[in-house]
Parts: sequence; structure tokens; C-alpha cells
Amino acid sequence: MKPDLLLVGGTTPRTLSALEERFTVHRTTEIADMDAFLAEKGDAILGVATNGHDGLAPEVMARLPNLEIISCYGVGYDAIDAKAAAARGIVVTHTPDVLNADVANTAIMLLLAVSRRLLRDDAFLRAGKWTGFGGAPLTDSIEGRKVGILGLGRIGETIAHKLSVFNCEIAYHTRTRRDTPYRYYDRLVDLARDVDYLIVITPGGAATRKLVNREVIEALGPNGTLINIARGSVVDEKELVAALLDGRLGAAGLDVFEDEPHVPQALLPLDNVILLPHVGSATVETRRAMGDLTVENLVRYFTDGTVTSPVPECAAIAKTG
Ligand code: NAP
Ligand code: 8YV
Repeated sequence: MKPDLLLVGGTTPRTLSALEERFTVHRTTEIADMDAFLAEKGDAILGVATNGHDGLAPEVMARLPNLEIISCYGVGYDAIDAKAAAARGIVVTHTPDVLNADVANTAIMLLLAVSRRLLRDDAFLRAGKWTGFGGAPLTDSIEGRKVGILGLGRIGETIAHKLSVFNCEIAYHTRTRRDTPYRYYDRLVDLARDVDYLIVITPGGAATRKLVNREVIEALGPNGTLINIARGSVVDEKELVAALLDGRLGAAGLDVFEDEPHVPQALLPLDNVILLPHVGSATVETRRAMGDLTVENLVRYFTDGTVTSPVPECAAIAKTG
């Protein structure tokens, strides 16, 4: 008998077929009446496969009394109440490390594209405005500039390492000082004041909500650039938009937003802002690795009770063998 699995949201054909090989998969995208489904099948569901965006709603988790594991396709799991899961003995897993390189590459792509006004100059050429030498206005170099990283974890550290080829001066803020050569700031606002670019790459959730507030945005200032590749919730989006519109912040590169897929319309006409639809990890190679790890955690669990990558909240109840 294959265990019953609830698949929340969409997935790739490769991941879906790997799941269907080992599990009886119930897809939320094909369930017309979730309430009726939970009443009829809630008891049978032993595993959930989900993603960082959809997570697992607490009211759905509450109606899965025999749930044993939630496997998240994504490293960020702020849309899953991992503490509540651990308290029920449910193991939550995620996909750390396999996406570090591509998410870091996306951050650096945004840094370069914003400072060199890539989209503005592309539009300039397409509009037939390139009529001779010196047409497009000059832009800013990132070479040797000061870059602050908010969150020097797996991805933040990868960004810092990759920025060394641009000879950037790296500084960071985290709650706990790390043993690294980069300069540490124990106050985010002081870091923002001292750097040209601030890259946000912390987890989402209550502990980081609106860490980048008006004071931090103004400390970064009219010559500063904010890159957010973490979660929209980490930045006060209203303050960000207002500061960009009236010039209190120089520029921004945003992969994530407070209420995805809704993006503040006021940002659309601005040529000092680049907007991406949450694609930090969205390459064929990285998404394949994330999907494989999502499946691996489930298959291991239902084979011998072990998992590969539990979230820290579940470290005490998960067997990694
Ligand atoms: P990680 O290794 O856990 O690193 C998180 C870092 O954030 C740590 O350095 C941590 O240091 C710091 N941090 C946590 N809470 C903080 C707070 N309140 N104030 C200051 N610093 C804080 O995580 P990761 O693997 O690098 O991933 C980071 C996040 O990136 C994910 O959780 C996800 O939200 C986001 N992400 C986005 C995309 C995308 O597509 N845009 C893709 C992947 C990941 P301390 O604990 O010492 O504070
Ligand atoms: C994913 C992410 O796109 O890993 C994360 O935390 O934000 C992205 O890699 C997302 O989790 C998929 O929904």
C-alpha cells in the first residue's frame, strides 16, 4: 500500500512523477471542495509535500490527525508552523544548500542590473534612441563598493564569497556574530548608513518582520540600493515605495514582495527599480535538485524513518541516520 500524500500547490512534472511512484498523491490543485476532502480523507494523509509559498495552513494541518511529515520544496519555511508541527511530533524538512549558488547569483544579477540600469538601457536601444556615441546616461560601478548583507547564513555567505571578484568591501548584520573576516554590525541601521548596497537574505516570519523599516531605508539613503531576495515581509513595503518615489532611497532590486503575486503598482514606471517574480532559485538545475531533495526526505521517512534535511525546530524529533 502506498502512503497517502497531500501535495499542496504546483510542482514540476519530474517531482510529481517521483511522488506518484511512491505515494497515493492528492493534489490540492485538483480538489474542488477542500472541506469535504479533509472530512473524508484527512485521517488517511500521512505526508504533505508543499512549497515555501503555499506552506501548510494551520487549519489544514489541524485536520490531518495522522500527519507524520511535511516536506517543503524551498529552504524558507515561514509559511509552515514548524514549532506547532514539532509539538505534534510531525517532522518538517526543507531544501537548504542546493540552491545557495543560484539564489546568490540572482542577488548579484540584481545588484549589477540595477546599478548598471540594464533594463533602462535595453529600453533606450529598443526605442531607437541610440543614435551615436554617448547617448545613454552613465551608470554606477559596483567595483570595490561597500556591500552590506543582512543575514550571513548559507546564502548570505555564498553572496559574500562571490562578490569578492568585484573587490567589494563586505559587512553584515545578524543576531549572532559569525567567525568571518567580514565586518560585523550589531545594529542594522548603522550597517545601512555605512554601505552603498544592502542585500536582504534572512528568513521570513515574525522574528524578521519589517526589520528594514523607514529608519534603515533612510540610513541607506538617496545614493543607496536595496536588494531584497529574502521575503517581502522583511521590508516595510509601504515605506520602501514611498522612499523610492520621493528619492529618499536611490534604487532597488526586488525578487520578493509582501503580498505575492501582487506588486505595488507605483513601482512599475520606475527605471531605478528592477522587479522579479520570486525567481531566486528558478533555474532548471536548482529546481531539479530542490525537487529531488523534497522527494528524498519523504521516501527516506517512509522507508526507514530517517530524513536528510529537517528544519532546526524539528532537529530533536527527526532521525537523520
Ligand atoms: P540560513 O542559513 O538559516 O541563514 C539565515 C541568516 O539570517 C543567518 O545568518 C541568521 O543569523 C540571519 N537572521 C535570522 N534572523 C535574523 C534576525 N532577526 N536579524 C538578523 N539576522 C537574522 O538561511 P539561508 O539558507 O541562507 O536562507 C535564507 C532565506 O532566504 C530563506 O529563509 C528564504 O526566506 C530566503 N530565500 C529566498 C529565495 C528566493 O527565491 N528569493 C530562495 C531561497 C531562500 P542569526 O540567526 O545569527 O541572526
Ligand atoms: C522557492 C524560496 O522558489 O527556497 C526558498 O525559500 O523562496 C524559493 O527557492 C520557493 O520556496 C518555492 O515556493
